[in-house]
Amino acid sequence: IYKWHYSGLNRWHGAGSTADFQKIIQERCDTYTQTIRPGSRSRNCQAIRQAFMSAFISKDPCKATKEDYNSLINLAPPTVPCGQQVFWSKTKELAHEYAKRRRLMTLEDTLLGYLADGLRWCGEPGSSDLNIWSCPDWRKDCRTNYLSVFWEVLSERFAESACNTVRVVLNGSLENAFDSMSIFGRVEAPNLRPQVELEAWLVHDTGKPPSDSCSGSSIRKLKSILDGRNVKFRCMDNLSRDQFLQRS
Ligand code: C8R
Repeated sequence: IYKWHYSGLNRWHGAGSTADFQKIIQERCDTYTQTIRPGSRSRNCQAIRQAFMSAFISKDPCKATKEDYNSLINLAPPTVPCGQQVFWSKTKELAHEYAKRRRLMTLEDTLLGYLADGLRWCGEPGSSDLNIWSCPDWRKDCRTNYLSVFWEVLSERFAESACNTVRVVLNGSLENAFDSMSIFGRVEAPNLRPQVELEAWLVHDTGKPPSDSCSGSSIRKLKSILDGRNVKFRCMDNLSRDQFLQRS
């Protein structure tokens, strides 16, 4: 029992791969390319599915590198038209609602973000299958797991492609609306290009007072990261969810 537990498919502390991963990727890709963005450059969904699988199948699930995802990302780079990007941190649902209403784009509005949203995946050396029993947990097992590295490298490419004015929706009901350990804080903000302008919106839960503001220490930290890169910064705070969706 001991040996099976620690050497077997169940040894990781995170939930396993999503059932029917390949089928979901293929179906989402078909929907995206045919229905959601039919105007976009025609893309080969079979090749994209295969590149996704080759990135991690048969590999040690704790040894993911950015390079593992190169061929996949090159088939569908997460770029969006100038000035339309929306970043977020701890505000996923709200940022998506905002982007939808304003015809702006989050990473989930690009093909690879759309394909992977909410899914989990990892493989196992010596096997051509996904491990559906368990996958490495970021804290308890390893940070260089395929899921974390995927969002990091995709977010990095998304941020690098930003131009003109872009926005980030931050959670003003948290004590630190800006979290320097989040993907937005670690990967996206530090990869914005000089001359880009970032507009931060601090949005708190309707009916409660905000817990952080543009003059708080977490936003000053964000400002200093951006100053170092010559990224312009504007910040709007004290907006409830309803005010933000209606007025911004
Ligand atoms: N981004 C990052 N992570 C994403 C994601 C995405 O678009 N989409 C999903 N589903 N995830 P958080 P953050 C998953 O603390 O760390 C981009 C990942 O498992 O609320 O600052 C996006 O462009 C990830 O660990 O936000 C956005 O701007 C959590 O959800 C930031 O990065 C996100 O946890 C958001 O990342």
